[in-house]
Amino acid sequence: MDTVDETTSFFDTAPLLKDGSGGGPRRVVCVTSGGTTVPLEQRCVRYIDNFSSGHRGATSTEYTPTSFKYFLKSGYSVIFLYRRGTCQPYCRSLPEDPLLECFRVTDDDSCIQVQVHESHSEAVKTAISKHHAVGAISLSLVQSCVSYICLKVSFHDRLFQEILRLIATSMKMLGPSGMFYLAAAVSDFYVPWESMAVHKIQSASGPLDMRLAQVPKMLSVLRKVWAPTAFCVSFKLETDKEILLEKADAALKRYKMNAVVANELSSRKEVVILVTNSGKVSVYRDNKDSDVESPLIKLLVDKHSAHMNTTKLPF
Ligand code: 9Z3
Repeated sequence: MDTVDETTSFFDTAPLLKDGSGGGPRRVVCVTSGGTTVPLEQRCVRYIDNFSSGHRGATSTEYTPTSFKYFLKSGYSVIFLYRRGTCQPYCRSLPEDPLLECFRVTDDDSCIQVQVHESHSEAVKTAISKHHAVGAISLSLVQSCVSYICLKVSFHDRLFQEILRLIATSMKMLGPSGMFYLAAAVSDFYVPWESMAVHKIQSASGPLDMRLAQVPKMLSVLRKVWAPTAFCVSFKLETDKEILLEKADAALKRYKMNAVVANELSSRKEVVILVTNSGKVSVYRDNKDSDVESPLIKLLVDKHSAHMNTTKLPF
């Protein structure tokens, strides 16, 4: 059976109890994925959303039998914090249209059967077997350390920050072997609770005039208080390429990130620029059948190794 075979090969090949280089302390990465929302009303009907399909976060997490090396395959335990409704690991190959499109119903001898539609059968089989294989790894490793935890939340900006705080403070004991890979698109603006309308905003009162406050940057708190020695990777998304690198540089310095991944909305799947204190590197996908996350994670894993070698534990 596919699932059993996949699981066995995971155990045989994955360096699950070691770090990516085959030894040393366990590495744990918290991957955030999806966009946060900010409510406009206390009894929320409307909200501001942030663009993110969750593709990057989901892809970066996967364990694949191919040569692509994402976090699980690089020996990391992954905490995947993602917004409900956005991509999950292994599901990105499924059609974007409703899942039910993958199936069809046949009615032979009054017995209704649900079958996977031929055009999607490979994608569905792969997604299911990979999903179960990761579940099996998590269960069998419970006593040593869980390999994959998936946290699905409604991404209200405040809730997201609170969950991230809980994860970060729990990971503090890992020191430099913890990593944050903050691919979720977070809001820059919000409506403070005190000035927020309680009920649904009425259109009868004419055009909406609303003042949004700036969200306090959680990156500084993450770096200074929650996880001072972890390896922190933030993302910078812009649509104007003239300002992208300038903003990424500023984020690197202001929030003392170990790396900032700069990407433009329109080309984010083909190229990203990795900005670190040692310079800028453009990372491209190899071809149109591969993705940019694989070479990106390879680079980040190397940089994380260097960080672990040079950073002292906080205790
Ligand atoms: C990104 O830049 C991600 O790469 C994308 C991934 C959201 C573009 P998709 O989910 O796209 O695959 O569709 N994330 C933006 C991260 C962000 O909002 N960063 C904050 C900021 O710039 C700091 S953590 O202020």
